[in-house]
Amino acid sequence: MFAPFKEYLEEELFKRFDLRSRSIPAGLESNISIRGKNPATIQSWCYQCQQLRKIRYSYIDAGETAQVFNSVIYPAHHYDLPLLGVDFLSFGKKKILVVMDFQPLFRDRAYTDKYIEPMREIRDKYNELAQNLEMKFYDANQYFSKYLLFAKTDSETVVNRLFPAYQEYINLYWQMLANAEPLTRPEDIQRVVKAQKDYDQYSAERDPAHGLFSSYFGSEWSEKFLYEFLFEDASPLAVTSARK
Ligand code: BLA
Repeated sequence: MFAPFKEYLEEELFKRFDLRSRSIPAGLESNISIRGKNPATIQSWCYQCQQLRKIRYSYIDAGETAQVFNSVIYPAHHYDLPLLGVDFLSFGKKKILVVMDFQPLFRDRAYTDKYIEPMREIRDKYNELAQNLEMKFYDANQYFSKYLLFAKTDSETVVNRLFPAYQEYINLYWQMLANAEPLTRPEDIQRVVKAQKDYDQYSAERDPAHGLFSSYFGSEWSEKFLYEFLFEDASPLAVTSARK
């Protein structure tokens, strides 16, 4: 269902950047579920380059039951650019949830004008993909912008609308990165380091995928996957108290 999205991202990345593989902890690169009736597989990829310190994406393929494409791109710490976040989910072909955003590290006016306002034109073109749905797991005011794509939709819209919207957002993101001024003051860089780490902590604690991962791959693997790969800068010690 989302394979063309993964392929597009890969082609773009390899075309535009001098990528190096970034290691994924042993055992977390892929997994196969032996639990349910249909086999479920998860596979992940991770790269880095001079401008982007962590580029990760994962694909869950459980046939008709579930297809998920999830990705986060973290710019190098000397850029205060938002993170590029993608979460496309399809369950039993009927329930399709798509989320894509430039996930802001800061919320002040100057930041928003610089990095979020440029999304507006694209977002306005794809109104049907921006449904103002209520968030149950996350807080829409933390690490989400007001121009995120967030929709419950169907497979036709995924092909005809989401795919072009996805390409446009990604292209805007590359443009922003190309025009970004590297930070030089250590305190500015440290502020980005902290904001990206806080994003990982927040995301690891809220991630709605924990249940999904656990049901396929067990809770031990899930916890490792969340804290050692997806959001590796989060500290798992905080979790036991945060999660229930
Ligand atoms: C929702 N994301 C979800 C849900 C799941 C995942 C299972 C709940 C769907 C439901 O309502 O039943 C799945 N999340 C994953 C998977 C991974 C993951 C498989 O991290 C990792 C492989 N989520 C992100 C990113 C964004 C994001 C980068 O990981 C930003 C674009 C957004 N996911 C997001 C949002 C929701 C969601 C906003 C709705 C949650 C809510 O209602 O609060």
